[in-house]
Amino acid sequence: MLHALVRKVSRVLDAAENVGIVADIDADGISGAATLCEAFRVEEGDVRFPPGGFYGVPEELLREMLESYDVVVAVDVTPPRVAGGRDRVIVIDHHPSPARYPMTINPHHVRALPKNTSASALTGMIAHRAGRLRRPWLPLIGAAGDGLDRGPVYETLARLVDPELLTPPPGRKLNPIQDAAATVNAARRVEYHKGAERALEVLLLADSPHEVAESHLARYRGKVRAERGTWSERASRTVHVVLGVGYAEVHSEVDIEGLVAQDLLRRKGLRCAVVYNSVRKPCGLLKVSGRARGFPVNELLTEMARWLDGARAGGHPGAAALHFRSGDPKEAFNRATDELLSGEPIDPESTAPRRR
Ligand SMILES: [Mn+2]
Repeated sequence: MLHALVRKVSRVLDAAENVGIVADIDADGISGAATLCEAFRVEEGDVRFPPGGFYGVPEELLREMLESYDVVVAVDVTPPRVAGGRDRVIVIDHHPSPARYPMTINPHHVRALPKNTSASALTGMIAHRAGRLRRPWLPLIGAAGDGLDRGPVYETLARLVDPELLTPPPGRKLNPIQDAAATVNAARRVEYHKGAERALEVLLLADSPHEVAESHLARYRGKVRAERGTWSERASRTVHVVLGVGYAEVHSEVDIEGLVAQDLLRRKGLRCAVVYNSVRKPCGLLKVSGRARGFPVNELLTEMARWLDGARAGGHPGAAALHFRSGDPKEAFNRATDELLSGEPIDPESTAPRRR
């Protein structure tokens, strides 16, 4: 089943006169797109990213791409269903989303694939099976960016790279591939799709992950680090906690809400943290990001979406996001936690204020 599907996708990509790629703007999407570009001779200019922090593929963008290309590949996103796309859209994703196209390679729909596989590792698998994975570290960047640098698909690709790339140098926390992933992700946090385009350009030319981390993209990391530090500090002082689930607000032009949520989990010992960024994204939407350990934050955000206008939630139990047009996210959080946590026995430990 998997084997046949991968062969079919390779055949369709080889046979197509022209191929367009639409990818998520994070390291997983970008490195997956770069891997396909290299393996199937797709030009940098034929890769599109959803604009301005929009998550998913706008229907108009997909329609437009289907007018210009024989085949469109979506990486790390599942596009909406459009007429005439059935046999011309390939989806390589790992989010729990409906299978809208027959050519969907997603662990949620293909049993042979473990759920902890990143979209970029899936593109690496396709390129490798076609015998055209020239830089095997490339798809590993996306896996590291999503924190999915494990599992059998990843391990198969990891055996192809120099082990030095998988080991942090003395005194460092990140290995060179994780370092490259953090650099790529910083670009899109600051400049959204423009940052993703710059990162793609770097990935298509780099000879090693070191070159990615040392590229001009490195300047974005300083900016992200500074914003993250400031807002994580403030958020940990203002966080509102209900039964071990925290809510905080930030106000930053930089897409740091997910990182601040991550910091809150650790700093406050929470099981779940959601962070609202009150600066509107360039695409016009507002965003809440959530991180959790042993708590389904995707369900919490789906519940919150019911109380907000123009809202759409998606993601995994450990990391999820909610985009919306208007409404009061704190009110939505209170209602959602009421709804989800009211049946739970109250654990006095988790509500007690932590003392230093
Ligand atoms: Mn991903």
